[in-house]
Amino acid sequence: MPRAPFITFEGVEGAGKTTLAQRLADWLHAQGVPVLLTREPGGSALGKQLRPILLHEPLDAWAELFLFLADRRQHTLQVILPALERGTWVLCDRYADSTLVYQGYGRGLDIALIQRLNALATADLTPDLTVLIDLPVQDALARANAPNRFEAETLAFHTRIREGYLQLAHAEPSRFLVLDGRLPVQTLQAALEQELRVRFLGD
Ligand code: Z5A
Repeated sequence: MPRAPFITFEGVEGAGKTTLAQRLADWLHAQGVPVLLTREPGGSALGKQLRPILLHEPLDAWAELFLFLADRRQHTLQVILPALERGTWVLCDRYADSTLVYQGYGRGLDIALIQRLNALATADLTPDLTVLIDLPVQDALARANAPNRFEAETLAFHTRIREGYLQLAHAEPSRFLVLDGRLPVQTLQAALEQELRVRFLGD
């Protein structure tokens, strides 16, 4: 059996990733498609312990990078790959692109090195589709409802994140679907459902 689709959701904090991923999971489920909704950090047993540290403890930038990578490696091997191999679609709220933009564009760590470390952490798994919800940083941060230490970063930091995402999308247009996060969530969901029908469901 070919492995099931792997779809990731990316964007600045408060962009609407969790909302859209949950709606899509519900829609796929209603279509009879087996689906797993998961997230980073925190999608594995190890990740559940790492998540509060990553979101709330002061960390050196390299220590932060290594913890996100440890979370990803464990999550990929224990949760994501087994699900994909048994034919379950996986929707993941943040994945390797988050590390490229937050630790690379945001913290200024070496991007080529992060790409190599991401390849190790993901066992070379690449999303079949990455949904980037793009909107002005101030609009997104005004919506964010779960405070963490990233939210306290400067506007310049969050602007680098947004620009980093747009550069990644520009470099890989066939993997990324960029949605305008200012639109109503129903409109975003309809656009995404249409994309999935064309790409994966053969409608
Ligand atoms: N991080 C990292 O640095 N490196 C890494 O490798 C990884 C992560 C994997 C995880 O935070 C932090 O870790 C993240 C990056 C860093 N921090 N930041 N910034 P998280 O998982 O706790 O939170 P988040 O992913 O950043 O965002 P969030 O607060 O969960 O937001 P969201 O999922 O994008 O948005 P939402 O919860 O779906 O929606 C927010 C509100 O907006 C909510 O009230 C919705 O009802 C509303 N909403 C949603 N969509 C719309 C639309 N279309 N219109 C109007 N209102 C909407």
